[in-house]
Amino acid sequence: MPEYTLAPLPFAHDALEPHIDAKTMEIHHGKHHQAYVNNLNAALKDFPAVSELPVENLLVDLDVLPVPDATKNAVRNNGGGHANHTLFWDILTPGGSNVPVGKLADKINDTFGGLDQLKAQMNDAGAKRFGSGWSWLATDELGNLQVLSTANQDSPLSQNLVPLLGIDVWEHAYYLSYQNRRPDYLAAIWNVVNWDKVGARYDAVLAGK
Ligand code: MN3
Repeated sequence: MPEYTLAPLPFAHDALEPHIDAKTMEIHHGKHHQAYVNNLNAALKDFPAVSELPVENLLVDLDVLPVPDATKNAVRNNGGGHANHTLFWDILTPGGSNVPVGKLADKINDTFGGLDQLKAQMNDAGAKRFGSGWSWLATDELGNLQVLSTANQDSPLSQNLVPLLGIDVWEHAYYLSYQNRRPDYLAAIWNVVNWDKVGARYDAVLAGK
């Protein structure tokens, strides 16, 4: 069997309250993310060479993966789900880390006019995503930033972009606390974004890593 695994949350389930409640975190990480990992391992059980690759590589090369279409679709959904949620837990932190600094801050100002404008664009992208999906801040390999939204668990990696910050707008991410009020969830989540991590991800892309 392939051995994609679920990493522990880097903080307690209740650490993001009141912005994200403990029960939501418990189910989101322990049930939803675990299911993506389990389903990815099951989908690739007969493809050992493919399943040796990091999940991010599977998504970058999704179109040319040497697997049947049904398996490719399972990788798109469950590999995407695994990679997207791994990033999501990484860029959240109790209390947030204030604002972007360094090269990321400069590029956000140049591209969007400031942090508030970036947040507004990402909130708009998330609010307009019909059904389930994600709102993203992503970069190309040259460091050009863009906001985009993807459906379901589609990853920006499959569009030759590197995701820096992703906001999960599936109902499972917010429904227990916010019910149908997705915009309220989108407004609240900025309180727990770890800008240090987002900036480090950007610096790594600029360094060619
Ligand atoms: Mn989710």
